[in-house]
Amino acid sequence: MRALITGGAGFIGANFVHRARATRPDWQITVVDALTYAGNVDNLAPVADDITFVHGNLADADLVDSLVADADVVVHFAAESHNDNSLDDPWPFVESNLIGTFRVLEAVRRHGVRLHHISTDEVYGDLALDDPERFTESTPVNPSSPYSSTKAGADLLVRAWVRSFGIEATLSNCSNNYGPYQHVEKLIPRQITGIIDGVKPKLYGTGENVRDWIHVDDHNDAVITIVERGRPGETYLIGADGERSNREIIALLLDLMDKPADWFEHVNDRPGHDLRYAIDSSKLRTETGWEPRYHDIRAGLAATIAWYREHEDWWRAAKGDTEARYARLGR
Ligand code: NAD
Ligand code: TDX
Repeated sequence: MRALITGGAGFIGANFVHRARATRPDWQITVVDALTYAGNVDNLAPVADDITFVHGNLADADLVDSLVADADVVVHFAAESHNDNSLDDPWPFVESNLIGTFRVLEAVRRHGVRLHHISTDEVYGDLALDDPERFTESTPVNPSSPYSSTKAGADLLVRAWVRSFGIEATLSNCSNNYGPYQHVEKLIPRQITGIIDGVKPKLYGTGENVRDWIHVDDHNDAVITIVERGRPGETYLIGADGERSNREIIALLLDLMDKPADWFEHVNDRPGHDLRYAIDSSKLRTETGWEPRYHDIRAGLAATIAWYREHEDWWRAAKGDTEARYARLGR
């Protein structure tokens, strides 16, 4: 199968390419990636000889058309992905997440190519801390930030192209991922690399906000499962029952990195900060048999800490600019 992976030089996309090479050696993989600040072609170095890499932007309709014409399936990861950046400058989010997805949709429509669209649980807004309900496929979209609203808009475009133009597409909305190759702007790598540098973890607001954590390999195995066995037109929520408050995550990191439990600081809260995300992934589990393999977040975080300790050359270059941006935002 010829698979075109958009955003394959980013965190989840690169892990997806590694996972697909390991588990689906018959797939012929082409990656298209604009190599924004979040993309790094070195993320694909271990598989560079086995894939085709195209440096290009989804805004380039002719390029997207020619790449899609040569594919059997498109797995669409490319997006601007960081909430804090979207609050600072929303335009790149509109351009990549909405217009980029539009370009992909028009190309798959023209060429009759199967699409799997990657999205996030953030499109559903947030839940109260004590709400017994979790997000399901029928939860109404209610996004909070420019990031999540452009992702929700992209999801709606995909659904409209399914219904009105009959494209063969599936969608998945996943919870917060962790693992190797995640940019140092995100919660877990920011704190791990900060602690390595002797800087206290920075907790937004009270730190009671809850995220539903999943290992990136579990997410990507679910995506491969949906590409192969998902029903056309359907949306699947992906989650691994990993709800933890940000305070709990920081406590785990401090413990694993031999720092005192109170060695962190509170910083300004994120405007519009979603309180809690929680995923009910029973549809995916029941229909396809997919199950997460990483059940122990402490062990998963320990492995992630080890990866960042061993790959300082990978993250060091981005650390200074990232912290300068946070300093400007007061976070
Ligand atoms: P990332 O920011 O690490 O990577 C995004 C990649 O897309 C980068 O390589 C970037 O260069 C590329 N890209 C951005 N705009 C592009 C464009 N216009 N044309 C071509 N390439 C472009 O993001 P990530 O965390 O790997 O997220 C990947 C996808 O998964 C996104 O769609 C995101 O919304 C979704 N998602 C992420 C999470 C998470 O926890 N990180 C959870 C659920 C869903
Ligand atoms: O320094 C920090 N301190 C802090 O308390 C940072 C960077 C974050 N936080 C908080 C904000 C969130 O409540 O930690 C939580 C996680 O923050 P992020 O890593 O920025 O992730 P989040 O905003 O939850 O979004 C992530 O998951 C869903 C991804 O970035 C999105 O792409 C994905 O859709």
